[in-house]
Amino acid sequence: MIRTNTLSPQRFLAATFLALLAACSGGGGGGGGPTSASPIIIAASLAGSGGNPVAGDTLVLGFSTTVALVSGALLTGEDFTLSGSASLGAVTTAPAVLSSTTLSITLGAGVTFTPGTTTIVLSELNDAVGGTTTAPRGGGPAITIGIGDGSQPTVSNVTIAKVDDELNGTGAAGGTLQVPTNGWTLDLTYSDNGAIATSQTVITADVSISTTAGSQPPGTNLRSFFTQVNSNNTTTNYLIPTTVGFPATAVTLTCIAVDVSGLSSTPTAYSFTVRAFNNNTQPFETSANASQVWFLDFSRDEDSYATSNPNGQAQVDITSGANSVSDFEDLLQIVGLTSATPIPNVQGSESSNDIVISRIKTEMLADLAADYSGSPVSFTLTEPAGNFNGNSSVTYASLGFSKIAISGSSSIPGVLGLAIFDPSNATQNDNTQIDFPIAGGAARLGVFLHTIIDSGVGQPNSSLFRTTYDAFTLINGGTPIGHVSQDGDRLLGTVGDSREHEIDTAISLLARFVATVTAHECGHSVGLVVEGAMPIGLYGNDSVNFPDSASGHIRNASLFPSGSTNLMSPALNFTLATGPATAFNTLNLAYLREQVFYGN
Ligand SMILES: [Ca+2]
Ligand SMILES: [Ca+2]
Ligand SMILES: [Ca+2]
Ligand SMILES: [Zn+2]
Repeated sequence: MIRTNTLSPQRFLAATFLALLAACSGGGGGGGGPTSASPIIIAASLAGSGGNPVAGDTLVLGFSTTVALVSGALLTGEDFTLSGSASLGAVTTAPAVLSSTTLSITLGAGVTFTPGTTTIVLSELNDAVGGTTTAPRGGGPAITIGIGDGSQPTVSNVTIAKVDDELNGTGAAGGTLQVPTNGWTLDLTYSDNGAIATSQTVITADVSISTTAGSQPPGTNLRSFFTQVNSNNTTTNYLIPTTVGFPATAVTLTCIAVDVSGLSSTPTAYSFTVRAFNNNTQPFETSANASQVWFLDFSRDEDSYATSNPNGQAQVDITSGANSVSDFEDLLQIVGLTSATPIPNVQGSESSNDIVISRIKTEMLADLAADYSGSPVSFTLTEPAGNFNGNSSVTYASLGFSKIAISGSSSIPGVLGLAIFDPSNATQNDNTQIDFPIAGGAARLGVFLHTIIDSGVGQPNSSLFRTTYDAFTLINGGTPIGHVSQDGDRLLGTVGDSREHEIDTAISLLARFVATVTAHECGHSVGLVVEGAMPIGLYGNDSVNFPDSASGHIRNASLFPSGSTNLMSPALNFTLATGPATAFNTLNLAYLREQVFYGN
C-alpha cells in the first residue's frame, strides 16, 4: 500500500479509472440495490524468464468480476497475503490493466515465491483493487500461483439446459429463455491449449441468489453452490439444485474459466429470465400426478385391410368395419411382420406372431423412454385405473394418465398421427377418440400405421421402407415372418443368418417408426410446440428462422444431420422417423424436463 501522486504511470492509471470510480464515489450507495461482492483473486500466474521469479518478471492476476483500481494506489505486497515467507519484492511500478478482470504486477527486487506452491489472496489491507461499485476488500480463497502457459482459456459458449444457440435467445429468432427458480443446468463450453482447472471456474450473477449459506450478493462466485454434473477440459455442466433459488427477474450470469497454469478467460455472459412455476405454466405440476403417464392402446378395431396393385404400384386398401382383429395387428400382417398361419409354440405358448408383436411393443417402450429421457413422462401397455367418462380432456390433476391409440387408418388421408394440442399440459387427454371434433367434421385421434405402410409398399424398391420390408411383404414378393419353419428359431436369435438379421431390422425399424410418431403426438398433448419466441412459446411456426416449420411444429434442419430431424417437425417420412439422430430438439427436451417453460 503505497500512495503516490507523483509518478506519471499512476496518474495515467488514475485517469483511466476515474470514470469507473465516479459511479460510486462520494461514499453513496448504489440506490437501494443489493451490495455487490468485491472482486477476489481467482487465478494467478508468473510470466517470467524462468521457473522462479526475479525482479522485472510479472505476476498476472485474474479476478472474479470487473476490477477498478483506486486512484493513486499502488498494488504491492501489503495488499496481498502470500503463503509461507513469500514476497512480491519491492514493487515500484503501477499495475498494468490487461482486461476488465485481469491485472499484472511487475515484481520488485527481493521477490521470492515458489510457483506451484505459494498461494496468494487479497489481504485486509487491500486498498488498491475494488469493484466497479465496491470498495477494495480482502478475502477469497487462497490461489496457487502457477507459471503461465502463454495462452488464456476461452469460454466459447454459455447456455442453459444444453439448449442450442439458435433456440436460447442468442440466435436470429430472438427471445429470452425462461427458467424456473432452480432445477436447470448451466452448460459451459471452453477451450485452452492445456488443461482447465475445473474447480476454479467462476460463475457470478448480477442479482442476489438465495443459497443454504444465505443470500449471495451480485458478483459472488456461485459455483460451489451448484451441483457439478459433468466436467472435463471442454465442457462443464452444473445443475442448479433445489437448495439454490434464483429471483424471478432478468438475470445475467458471467462465467470465467481458469487453466491449470493460472490464466483466466475473458468473462462470457449469458442472459435469461427467471419466473417461478405456477400450475398454469408447469407441465407436470401436481403432487397427485408428478409425472405424465401415457397408456398406449393398441386395441382399436375399425377396419380390415387388403393389398392391391392397381397400376403396378402396391397399395393398402381399407374396408370399413371391425373384423375382431386390432387394426395394428391387421397392418403388421399386411407388411409381413406377422402371418395368417404363424408358427405355434415358438417360446412356451407364444406363436411367431406373439413374439413379433411383443418385441415391437417392448422396443417401442425403450425408444419412447429414450425420446423422453430425463423427463417425467412414461409409457405403459397397461391401462391405469380411472377413466375419461367420455371426455376428450379432463383437468391434469383429476386423472392419473393420458392415452393414445396405436391404430390403423386416419380419417384424414396422409396423416401419420393426430392428437389434442394442450399448451402447458393443463389436461389429461384421450387420443383414442374416433370422433374428435375438427373443422368440418370429426376425426380419429392416434397414430396411424396405415398411412406409412400404404405409402411404404408403393415406394421405389430402393427406398428404406422397401429394402426393410420387401423380404416379408406378400404384395412385393416377400415371405411373411412365420411362413418359413426356421423363423421361430430366428425370432429366438439362434440361427444367425441374413434373414434373422432382416427380421431383427424390420422389427426394430417398425418399433422406432411408431415410437417416433407416438412421441410426436404425445408431444402435442403435453404442450409442444407453442408459437412465439421464448418466453412466449418454443418458436413453433416460425418458418422465417426455421424453414419449413408449421403451426404447432418446428423444423430445425441446421441442428440435425442429414437423415434425422426434430421429432416435432411438421412432416416425417420413414427414413427421418427412424433416423439415428432423430430426437426432440434441445429446447423441446428442456421443456419436457421442466428446465425451461413458456407463458406466465
Ligand atoms: Ca492456457
Ligand atoms: Ca381390424
Ligand atoms: Ca395433456
Ligand atoms: Zn404434429
